[in-house]
Amino acid sequence: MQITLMPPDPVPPTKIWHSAISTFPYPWLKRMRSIFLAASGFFIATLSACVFPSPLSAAESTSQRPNILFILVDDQSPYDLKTYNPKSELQTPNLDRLAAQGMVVDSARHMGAWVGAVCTSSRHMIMSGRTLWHIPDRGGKTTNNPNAADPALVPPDLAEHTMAAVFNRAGYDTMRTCKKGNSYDAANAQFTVVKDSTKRGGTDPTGSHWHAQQVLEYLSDRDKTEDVDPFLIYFGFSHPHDTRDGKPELLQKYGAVNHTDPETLPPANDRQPKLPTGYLPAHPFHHGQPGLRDEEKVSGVWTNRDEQTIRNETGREFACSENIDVQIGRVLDKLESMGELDNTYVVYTSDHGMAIGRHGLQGKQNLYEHTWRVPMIVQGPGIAPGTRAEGNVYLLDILATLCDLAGVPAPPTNEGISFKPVLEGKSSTVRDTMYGCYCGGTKPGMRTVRKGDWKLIQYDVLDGTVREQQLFNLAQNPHEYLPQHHQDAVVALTGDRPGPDQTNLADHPDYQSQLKEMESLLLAEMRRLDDPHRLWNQPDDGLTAPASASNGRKAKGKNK
Ligand SMILES: [Ca+2]
Ligand SMILES: [Ca+2]
Repeated sequence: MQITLMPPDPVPPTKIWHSAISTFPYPWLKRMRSIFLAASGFFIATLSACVFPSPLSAAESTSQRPNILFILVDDQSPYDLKTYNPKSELQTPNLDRLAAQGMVVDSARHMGAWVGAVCTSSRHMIMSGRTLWHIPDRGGKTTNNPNAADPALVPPDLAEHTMAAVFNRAGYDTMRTCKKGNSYDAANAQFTVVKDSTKRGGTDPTGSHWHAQQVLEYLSDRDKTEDVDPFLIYFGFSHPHDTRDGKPELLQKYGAVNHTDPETLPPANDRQPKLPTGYLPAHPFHHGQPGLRDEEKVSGVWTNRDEQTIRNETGREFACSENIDVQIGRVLDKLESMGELDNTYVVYTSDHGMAIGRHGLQGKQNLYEHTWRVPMIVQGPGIAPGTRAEGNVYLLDILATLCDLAGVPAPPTNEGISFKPVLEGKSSTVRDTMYGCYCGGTKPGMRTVRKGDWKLIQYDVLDGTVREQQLFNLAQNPHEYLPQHHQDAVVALTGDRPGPDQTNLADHPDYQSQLKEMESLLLAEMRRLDDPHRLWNQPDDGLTAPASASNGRKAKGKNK
């Protein structure tokens, strides 16, 4: 015979005391109230734990639900950070500490973009937990993602299942600060407190300091009102996205200037960071998007790829990134002083990586590791300090992961996989195969697939005039060196002479079976993910090439 205990009163006893005492207007009574509540809460929780072993612990665990500080920077390659690239000259003591106290995920990637503003699709995936071809475009446009008009693939009510909406319903307080533009507006509007503004200046009020200030003020307000609800803070920055106007003292540290004259080169300076690993003076073939803003119009770089320009721009990127690190430090200190840090998951990542001279490219519209990968550092309860994992996670897994960490059900629209088991050291990856797409220029664009050590990138752009394959063994050739990296003139600039096998292996007779295998994997991923395009060496699967307003050829001047 089974004996069922009646569940306890649904109104926790502490709540009754809370409403009775909160009517007292005097500050000292408020303070007494907190002490009393804490003491009575403990007493009641302890008592109930004895009488009703499991059901009552819900009230107790509610007060201990973890906070979330989600930090998102705009345009940063993982290779800028020492934790991913020990040769990097960028100093980020706060991120180093975060990495030392938490886990660094090595294979974290964004799934791609169907528009030059890679931020837009990346941020839609982050907020919704959905894959690239299952998300809406900004402002209801359906030309960039042709699937956006199909309610079976892109749910019309998706915004109600995005990050802040989900956590609001779970009883979290939600707040965000970030840049405006190239984002998921309907999802951003779900946060209870929104402090958005694009801040890319070189002073505190016009730069990253402003974003931190919004978070600090929000935390102070919570302190004042003794708000005990758990919080989800989306702490976004507008930098190091260009224009990379650093603070004067940090520019000086990295030997850089805010260069504005397209007719001259910025001055050389020994303090500037060295040329990045994988630097080329030019990409070996056209990237497929004539007039692309990031490759041609970024102030300070334009179409220049010479050493002075790239080292100066890297110095500017580092000045902006170090300032971000300083601002993160201020917020972490505040959380510590409030006693909240130990119960907060801190997630640090970027919406995508960045080239700045690597492979002769400047922007984010490519699928090399420096740009397809993102930094991913997570600290919080249950994550062992100083750990690393492969992960194989996408940014679109973040929503499922945060839900899992907070004990909140993921929304029904979620397609991401929680990587909590990775963070807890229970598994090293959440999937084997990773797919990436860049399709914001001429169609069908670029695709990549990675499994184990092998990675294939295919380019089918400019009306079929550029059709290229690159096959890399990333264990042997992690920087994806091409034949051009072996040229003496390039080696003289970088000081890096690649080994004989460190090259594109697509045409190498010994690796044709790997090439075929990766081609099959890519096609399978494109089918699985409802990619509406096919490349020259793939069956058309009965698909007609999606119509596109400009086929990506229109020169775009704006791309925030
Ligand atoms: Ca971005
Ligand atoms: Ca609250």
